[in-house]
Amino acid sequence: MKTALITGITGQDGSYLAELLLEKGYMVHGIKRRASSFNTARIDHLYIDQHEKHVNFKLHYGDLTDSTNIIRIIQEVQPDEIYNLGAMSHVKVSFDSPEYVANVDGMGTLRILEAVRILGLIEKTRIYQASTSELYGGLEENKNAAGFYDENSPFYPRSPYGVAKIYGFWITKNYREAYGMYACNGILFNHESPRRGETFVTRKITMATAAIALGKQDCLYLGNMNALRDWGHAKDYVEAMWRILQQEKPEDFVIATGVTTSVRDFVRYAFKEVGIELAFEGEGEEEVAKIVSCSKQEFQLEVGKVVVQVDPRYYRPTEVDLLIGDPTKSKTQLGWKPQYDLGGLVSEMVTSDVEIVKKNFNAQWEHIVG
Ligand code: NDP
Ligand code: GDR
Repeated sequence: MKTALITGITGQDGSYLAELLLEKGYMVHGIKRRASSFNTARIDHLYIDQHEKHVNFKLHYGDLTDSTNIIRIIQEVQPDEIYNLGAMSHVKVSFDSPEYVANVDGMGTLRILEAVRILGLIEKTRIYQASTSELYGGLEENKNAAGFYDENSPFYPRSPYGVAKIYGFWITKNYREAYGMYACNGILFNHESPRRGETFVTRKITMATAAIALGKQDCLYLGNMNALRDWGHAKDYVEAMWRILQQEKPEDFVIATGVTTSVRDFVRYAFKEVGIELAFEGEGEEEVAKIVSCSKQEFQLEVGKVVVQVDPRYYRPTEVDLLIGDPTKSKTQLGWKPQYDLGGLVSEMVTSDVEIVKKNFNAQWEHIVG
């Protein structure tokens, strides 16, 4: 039985990866942060009473800012594979707490690598580092000849998050080259799911779509609707993470769909899922979306009603305008085949949020800031 340790197990990706590894017969350990209230909603279904004999899923309290605790957990677990997914992962928030982000997202990676080295586990433990398309920064001139970002495209991060992650990328690569560690970067483009945090744009949109359709919310406020992102499904992307650690030689891989879509079109597709056609009018801060028609009787919505507006508070000091990744290497070398397209992703997210809003609408959701 292989043993895996996942940092960030309580997050979107951590929860899907834990499911995948358990299905594959792994013993799965995860690091969770101590919080004053429960923070394990995404993995509660995986919990097994720790008093039972055959427990193959175990959580440890810990934090990526605490080396002693990282070393102790790795020593205790003796993992075959470590997936370092823990991070302060919100790009906009990283402008508000840049030092913390450098510590967790940058130094946290070093702490994992050093722990493996200090404990003499270089031969045993393979490490996956959650790198990101934010490293590219969306610079037009850095795309490859075909118009994509690939494993050889230069980096130009545009946020404290991107800058912290670039340290994580390079220190992972350096430990691979310096000490012969099996340590790899997955350069993942945006990936979403019904478990996506509520302050990321896709989930903010699908929750608001559900709440507006059900008459529980008036309007969705967004920032830059011109931004273009290459959106995939988190379930497909955790499969790629696992494949990256099963190769003969450690290498870095881009994981992406190769298709890019604007935030505005994501809004359009989400509302379409509940039978609502939108028309966008105006530009910049004046842009709004109005209801043109509503084909579903259950949603009593007034034609002409403004349901989306721009709030400049969601603009970023420096923005990544466009991301589109080239998954050729991961498809050919890893044999990675995503199961979802954007339509399937949007449909799953909206359907899930309609159910959530019907059951248990929380008035706070109307004021999601992020
Ligand atoms: P989430 O924000 O959903 O999850 C982040 C996880 O990190 C949570 O479990 C969180 O714990 C944990 N965490 C935060 N701070 C610390 C800390 N100081 N010590 C230990 N753990 C901490 O992110 P995703 O699941 O979406 O992403 C997983 C990783 O992949 C992240 O590193 C992210 O930066 C990266 N990434 C994500 C992409 C995406 O599109 N989703 C694309 C490319 C890279 P808690 O639940 O307590 O907050
Ligand atoms: P991103 O994801 O910054 O790409 O980082 P996010 O969903 O936050 O933003 C995507 C784009 O949408 C624009 N946008 C808004 N974003 C948010 N959050 N809220 C809004 O109201 C809003 N309006 C427009 C943003 O400006 C941006 O252009 C995600 C994270 O998961 C990172 O951890 C990961 O590394 C990258 O994806 C790849």
